[in-house]
This record gives sequence, C-alpha cells and structure tokens, in this order.
Amino acid sequence: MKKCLKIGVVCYPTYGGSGVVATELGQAMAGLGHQIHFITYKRPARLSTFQANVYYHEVTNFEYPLFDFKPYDTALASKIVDIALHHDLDLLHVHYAIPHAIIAFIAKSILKSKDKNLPVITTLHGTDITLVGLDASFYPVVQFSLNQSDFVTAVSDSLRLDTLNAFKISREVEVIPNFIDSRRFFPSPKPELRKIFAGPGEKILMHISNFRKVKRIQDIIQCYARVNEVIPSRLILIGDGPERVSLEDLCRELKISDKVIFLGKQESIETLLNIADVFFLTSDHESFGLSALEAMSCGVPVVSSNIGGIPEVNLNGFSGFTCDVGNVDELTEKTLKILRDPSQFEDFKKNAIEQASKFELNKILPRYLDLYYRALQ
Ligand code: GMT
Repeated sequence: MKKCLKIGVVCYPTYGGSGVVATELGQAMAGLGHQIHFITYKRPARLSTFQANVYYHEVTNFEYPLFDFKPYDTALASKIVDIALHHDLDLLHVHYAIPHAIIAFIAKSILKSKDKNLPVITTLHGTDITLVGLDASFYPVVQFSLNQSDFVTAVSDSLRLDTLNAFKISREVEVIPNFIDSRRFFPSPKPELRKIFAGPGEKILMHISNFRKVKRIQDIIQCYARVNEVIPSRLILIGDGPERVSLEDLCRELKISDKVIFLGKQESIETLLNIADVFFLTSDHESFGLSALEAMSCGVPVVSSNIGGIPEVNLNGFSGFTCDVGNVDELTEKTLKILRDPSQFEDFKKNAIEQASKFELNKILPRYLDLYYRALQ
C-alpha cells in the first residue's frame, strides 16, 4: 500500500484550461485519499463545493504605496514555504510555467535552507511556451526554471517538441495529456434547451473559450455567416474576454447579431455542449484543446485548426475535421460537409466519443500518480 501524499498545487484560478486541469486533477487525487493544498490568489473556478482532503490557501497581497506592481510572486513564494513547512508537503505541482516554475524554485531553495526537501513538478500548458514564454521579458527565466524543476510535463507531444526546440533545456519533458471525466461530459440530448436557442430544423454551432486573440473567433463568425446562408443555424459563443466587443461589432457588421448568441461565462458547459451539432476550435496556437475534448466526449463533432496539439485530439476525417489556420473557406466547406450528410454526422458523433474515451480521467490519473511517487524517490 503506497502512502497518501500531501501535495501543494499552484495554478491560475481563472476559467483558463490550465486552472481547470489543475483543479480537476487535484480533486481526483483527493478522491483517492491524497491531501491537496491549492495555493493561489482566488478560489479556483471549478472548486466551488466542499470536498474532503481539499484545502485552499489564499495568497494575499500586501498593499504599500511604493508598489506600482504588487509583488505577488514574492507573496506566493512565502505562502508555499509556509504551507510546505506547516502541512509537511511531500511535493509541489505547479501548472503554467510563468511565473509558477521560478517561484517554485525560489520556495524550494528557501525550504532547503530549512532542511526541507520539496520536489517540484512543472506542467506546461501552452502559451507559457509557445507565446508568452518566448518573449524576451520571460525567456531566460522560463528556461532556467524548467531546468530547475525536478520533473517537467507537457500536455501534448506537440508542446513537448515546442519546448525542446525553443528552450533547449536539459530536462526530459514527459507528455501527460489533458483528461476528461465522462461521468460529467457524456451525450445527453436536451430537446427543451435546444428549443430556447434554435427553431425546428435549425442547427447549432458552438464555441467556448476565454475570447483571446489566439482563439481567432472572427474566423468562426465568418464561417457561420456563410454556413447559415446554406443551412439555417445559430451560433452560440460561450465565455468572455478581451475580444468580445470587437466580435460583437463584427456580428453587427455582418448583420447576423440576431442569430449569434453571446452567453458569457457559464458553469454547466456539459449541458450546453449537449445541444451543439458542431464545435469550433480555430486557434492559431493551441497546445491541446481541452474544450474540443469536452465537446467530443458529449458526442459533438469538432471543426478545428490543424496546429499544435489539436490533431492529437481531433482526428481529421474521424471525429471531425482539421483545417489550416485562418482558412474560412475550408472551415465552411468542412462544416457544411458534416451538417449536410446525416450518416457522416452520426459516424462523427460516435467516433468523437470513442476518441475522447482515450483521454478518460481513469487512464490519465495513474500517470500523474506514478510521476508523483517517482518524484519522492
Ligand atoms: O496557454 C494558455 O493559453 C493558457 C492555458 C489556459 O490556462 O487557458 O490553455 C492551455 O492549456 C489548456 C490545458 O492544458 C490546453 O487545453 C489549451 O490548449 C492551452 N491553450 C493554448 O495553448 C492556447
């Protein structure tokens, strides 16, 4: 019988995919009896109800007139040191390299001076490597901190290669993909809910994200406008973020505002996914595409870009289609192909569920657990 672990988890508590993965992984580990200590500045979005073995430690920021930039990083490092000592943590798992990997290194160094060893695992999620991490403001720190982590994981083969190519680190990067809990994301038709958004015979196209530029939602809107000329349909956009206002403007320009529904941030996305006929993920950078996996697990075919880790999730011609980034003609053609052919649509739905099942939580969780025990050795 292996010992129950005390694990510190550092993540972004917002709606982003890395925070979702960190929270759900922590909750699943807690379900196995391990003690999980989330350390961040706000209660993680998906940590809404009490669960045994789950603790949340808020990093509070010190107000002082001198600080134009509040030193959150320092406060986070101090909090990790405090929790590691007083709860006797076995290891620390940080999600998204910036700034968490370097903070983990600082905390680990401080703890070493107090005779406490704290193995650090850093999980890379995407733009921490492919976009933000490449900027000169962060590059040397990301490179150094990855080399200092005891273990580094990436959520796809593509992200692993991007990391090795861009950062030339000496550490091995292990791939542990994102996962899905099919007890939550499963096909469950919702005819009454469908009626709220679409008339009889109308199709529903959907996208969920944090509305950043990288998601290229303008391509989805352009594609939808063309699809709707051929097949009456609605577009439901879920989430919020910096691009929302300009996307609403684009819908007004294209005179489709009455057909495009901006729902804002939503909690029970598994319910909404179950009324979609096609899910879009048209990003220009995407290390994995957790939202596509969630859609597939509900039996929704995906039309996506063919970049980054997306083709490892959405198999072209099987669970949906993958297209060149920014190619609205191709997106439109592939979407129409799915919507026009009922037998292909049914095949894709079935295949999407089959493909999603490869990423089932109970297949991925043991891989993290194995890594945790290796980190202790
Ligand atoms: O890298 C980001 O943009 C942030 C991150 C997040 O927190 O939203 O998203 C990434 O992590 C997810 C979980 O591992 C992946 O499923 C997303 O593909 C990835 N996003 C990008 O690479 C753009």
